[in-house]
Amino acid sequence: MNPDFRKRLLQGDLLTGTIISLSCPQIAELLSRSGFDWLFIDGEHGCLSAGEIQLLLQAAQPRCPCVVRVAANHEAAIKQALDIGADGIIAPLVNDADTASRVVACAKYPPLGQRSVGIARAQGYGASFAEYVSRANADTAVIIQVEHVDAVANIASILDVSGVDGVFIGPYDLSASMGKPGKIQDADVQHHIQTVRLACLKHRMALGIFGVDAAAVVPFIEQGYTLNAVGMDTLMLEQSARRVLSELKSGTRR
Ligand code: 3PY
Ligand code: MG
Repeated sequence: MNPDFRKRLLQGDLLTGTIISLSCPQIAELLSRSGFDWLFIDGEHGCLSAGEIQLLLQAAQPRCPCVVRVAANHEAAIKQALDIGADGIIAPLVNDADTASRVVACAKYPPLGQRSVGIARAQGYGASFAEYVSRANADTAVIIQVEHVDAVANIASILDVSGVDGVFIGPYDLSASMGKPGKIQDADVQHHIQTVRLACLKHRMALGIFGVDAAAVVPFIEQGYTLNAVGMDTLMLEQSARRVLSELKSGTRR
């Protein structure tokens, strides 16, 4: 487990990551060598199983901290992601303070929470059990997603939940919850995003969001977002393949 990620998150360092959705450890390894501060491994959407995520973690850690977005904000998904060695979790669709408290409880061992105690990769398969258990609560980052109109309405009480280390806004699910799926530039969707942003800044809560490319993320940084995911493995592959091909074609046309 990387002792620095949660510390850096809490002190408001700018942490630039990217999303991994493909079950290819070599891609995780090379992205971990590219200078990102963290990797966002997506266990919610896409096709990644827990076994595949563990292989990605093995390829990227300890070089680069890895945070797993769990399939659901439930105990089974949270304990499994942490037991296979995630440095933190991102819990989707946390719409109220009770859900946020439950997520924190699932991610922290007693006395802070009720995380179930098991032996897996995180605990060195038993060899580093005591050491892991003694530092897991301090080093595990708990990030929740605010991505529903109900979460926006409840943002003040969500931010008061002790143990929430960061908020990652999900503009796409937020737009869907407003009956406007995918319309993330819609004025009402943007208004809700601003409400969450201002509440987080006031609360000194680390705030994150996804942007498809650098141009999309620059304004977020200027607006105080510190936990940013720029692009994703599939987009980077697809875009660079198209760029190389189009450069080649325009060159041979000259
Ligand atoms: C969303 O936009 O819903 C997301 O979860 C982005 O990561
Ligand atoms: Mg989402």
